[in-house]
Amino acid sequence: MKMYNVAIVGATGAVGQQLLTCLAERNFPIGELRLLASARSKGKVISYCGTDYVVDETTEDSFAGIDIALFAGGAASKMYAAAAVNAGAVVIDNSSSFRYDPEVPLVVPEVNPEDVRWHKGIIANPNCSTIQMVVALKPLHDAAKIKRIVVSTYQAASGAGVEGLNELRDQAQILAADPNAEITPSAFAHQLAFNVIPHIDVFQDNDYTKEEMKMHWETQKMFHDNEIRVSATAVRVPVYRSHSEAVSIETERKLTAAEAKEILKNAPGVVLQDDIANKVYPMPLLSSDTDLVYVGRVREDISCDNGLCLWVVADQIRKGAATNAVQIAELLVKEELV
Ligand code: 3JN
Repeated sequence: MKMYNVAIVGATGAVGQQLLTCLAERNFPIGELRLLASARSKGKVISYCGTDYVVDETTEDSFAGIDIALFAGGAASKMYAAAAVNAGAVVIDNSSSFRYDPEVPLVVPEVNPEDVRWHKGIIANPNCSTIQMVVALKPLHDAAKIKRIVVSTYQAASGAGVEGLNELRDQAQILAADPNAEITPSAFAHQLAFNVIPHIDVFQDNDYTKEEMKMHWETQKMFHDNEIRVSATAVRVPVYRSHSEAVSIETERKLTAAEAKEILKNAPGVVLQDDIANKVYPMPLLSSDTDLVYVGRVREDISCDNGLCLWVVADQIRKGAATNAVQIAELLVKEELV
């Protein structure tokens, strides 16, 4: 069996750690494993499948002999992706640095696997909120052509990394002991515990945030459809893990709720969890630490003719980041593109 030399840039972060777990769980055929991070993490020891690896600092020279470089280190992508490509690696990048570059495919394997074929060295992983939404919507788009999407997200604290997760935990502990305690936020713009914050990433000229515009740009790119319009409101909620989304779609052809459920039941990567009589619907506590996208509360929209409403939940560190990246790597292997 052919083995692949794999580098992980940002190996010590939340997504980097999850990448290691996913690679091990899925038995990815790794020859050499190189763990890279910023100078701050140099020398840390991380265990992978029973072997200890020492984290090295990422430099331009880090990628000799590497076949696949998984980037999970935010700012490192712009700094080192070109060096990795020049060294002969295929880069799978989790940041937004290359997502909107027409020369770079943006891929969710359940949605547009064919786009990996035209990669020129870099493949971008979409934003976590986009990934779970398009996995749920692509089969409905194929069946009835979605014209418009209105989505509100309920994004977990760990979307902002380990720092966000710790900030929520600390605030909850402090406020449980003293509801009037003074809170100084750092990872988020405001106190997150016992609050919701309608602000993720930076505001744009049109008063949407960049997190919201990512869902518009990325859906258009992966659906190969510049007509489809997405209006998102991205909200941070005091949940540790798994993003939720209330999604309303308007389709060209009418889809009944029953038809939509039948389609979703058979859709790749989707679990239909929709049994309202028994209070069954997706929730972040149920989806956390799993790789699938859960859809429920499927109903016909009473506010427009060809409308459907759905509730979509997925673990944003797994399917929204690491699992999707590893699935792309698996596609590259399967299609002999690396
Ligand atoms: O906040 C979340 O829930 C998801 C965060 C994603 C994120 C955070 C910082 C930078 C991204 C992303 O993947 O879009 C980026 C980025 O723009 O690379």
